[in-house]
Amino acid sequence: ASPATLNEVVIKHRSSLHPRPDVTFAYGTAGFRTSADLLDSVIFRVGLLAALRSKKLGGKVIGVMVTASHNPEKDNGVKLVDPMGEMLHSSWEAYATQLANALSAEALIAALQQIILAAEIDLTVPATVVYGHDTRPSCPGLVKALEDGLESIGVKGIAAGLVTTPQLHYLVRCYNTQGTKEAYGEATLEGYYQKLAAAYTTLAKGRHLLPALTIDCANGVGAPALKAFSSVISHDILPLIITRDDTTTRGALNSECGADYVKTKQQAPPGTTLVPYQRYCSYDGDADRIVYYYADDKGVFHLLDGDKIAGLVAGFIMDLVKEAGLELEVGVVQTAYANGASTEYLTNKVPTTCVPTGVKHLHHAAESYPIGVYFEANGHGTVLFSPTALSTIASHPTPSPALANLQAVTEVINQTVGDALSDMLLVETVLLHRKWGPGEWDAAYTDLPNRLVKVFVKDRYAFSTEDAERKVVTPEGLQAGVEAIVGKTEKGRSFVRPSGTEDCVRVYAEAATRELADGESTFSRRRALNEAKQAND
Ligand code: G16
Repeated sequence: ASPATLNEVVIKHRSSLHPRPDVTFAYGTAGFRTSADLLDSVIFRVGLLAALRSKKLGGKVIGVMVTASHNPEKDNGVKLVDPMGEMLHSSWEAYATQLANALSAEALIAALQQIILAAEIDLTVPATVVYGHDTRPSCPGLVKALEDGLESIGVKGIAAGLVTTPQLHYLVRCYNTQGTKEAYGEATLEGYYQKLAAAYTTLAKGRHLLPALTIDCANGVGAPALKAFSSVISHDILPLIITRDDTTTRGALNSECGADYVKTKQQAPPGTTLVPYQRYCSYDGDADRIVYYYADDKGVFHLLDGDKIAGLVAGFIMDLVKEAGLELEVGVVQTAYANGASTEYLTNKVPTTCVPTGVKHLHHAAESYPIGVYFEANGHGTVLFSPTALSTIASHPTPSPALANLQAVTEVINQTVGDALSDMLLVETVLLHRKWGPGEWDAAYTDLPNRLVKVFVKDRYAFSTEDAERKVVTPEGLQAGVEAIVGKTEKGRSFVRPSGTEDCVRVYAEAATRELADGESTFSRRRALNEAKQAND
């Protein structure tokens, strides 16, 4: 067992090697995220927190991922992963913020003692933390800070090395379920690739092959992961063209490529020649998001984003459930960013829920359905099968091809978090089974023209929202301004919210036509800037 008290001398000394800059940190949409040169102390302290979290949960393995995902290369960040591979429980986010903002080594010790007391943590419980990182040049130094944090609290971590965020989530769940009846897989990257490859091979076997899929890896960690995966799956089953795989050129990560670029700009990465009706997709910097796209025969670009993926996947799973003779409800979770046309399409078919931005919110809401499909419009999402749904599928007495496929679908999906690689296999599965190209997939409904813009304000924390971020509460008067223009716009909808990962405010607008959507977003943007100026003055 570990000692019953903290080694304060060691923690104070080590913490002095990781001095805190004069910045206030907040645990945002996906953990701490900011300019990499500000993060050393935060990550050291996250090491301490991860150890406490593991002790609190009886020694379960906790995950720490060093990544800033879609952010520019100069940024970095850190997120914690709970035992089943889900995001850190929100009740602990305040502890994370408290530790990150403790002003001195003494204050840090006091904060640790407060947390130990408040959360009733038994320090004698041994802790285990598995950690990984993306391809950012700042990662090695920050990982060192994390290791220092772990060591100073007497925890030897397990280094997973260079991994995608969803791989780290997968590893955490595997460690915590091995040897139980919920065993999720082998806790190695090899185990991850083999699990997905086996499930996809079952699903693709005997189907007419689709033309090769072109993947933009955002010059991030998705590239080596995808290459490793394609070496364990037959090219005959999954022909892939891997692009934007340059993880060594400084500044290349997420630059004019990747899922966030394609989604926000509504265009392919510059230099991509889209062959009409061929399939293209883009991952983000840590490979937890994916969007698809294609060009029609007139060369017009069409985006198949998270909303389109949710519709495709929910429809397919519902059909399999029905064909297999099962009764399991499928529900879909979205955010305010979901295109109005997708929400209308889905609500006519399945129960839907709208929650605030952030996988942690969507994941939680999806758990309330027997089969919960969740996707953010930006391409971040997955499908959750409840334990009851899984055992219903596993123990159904009547074998059928639909049942076998449903079983394989539960295996091809990374149920811990959104996973670009696994989601890609899921989309490819549906297209193979439906014998669809991107055009047929896209035909389900037509997106309302929309615009998403970033507004840089002095203090994004002056903005607060309610109603799943669909209404802005402060600065006062802004919501009324937005409503005035939306009310005059055909199929108009617009909202303003502070980002939890970047230092900006996001403005979304959609309307019946491109001109109206652009006008509406310009108006909301100007209004947000004005109100922010007054709030900050
Ligand atoms: C993260 C979150 C997503 C969220 C996105 C943008 O994605 O995991 O849930 O949609 O940030 O969040 P915000 O609008 O608050 O900046 P990623 O892929 O960057 O980790």
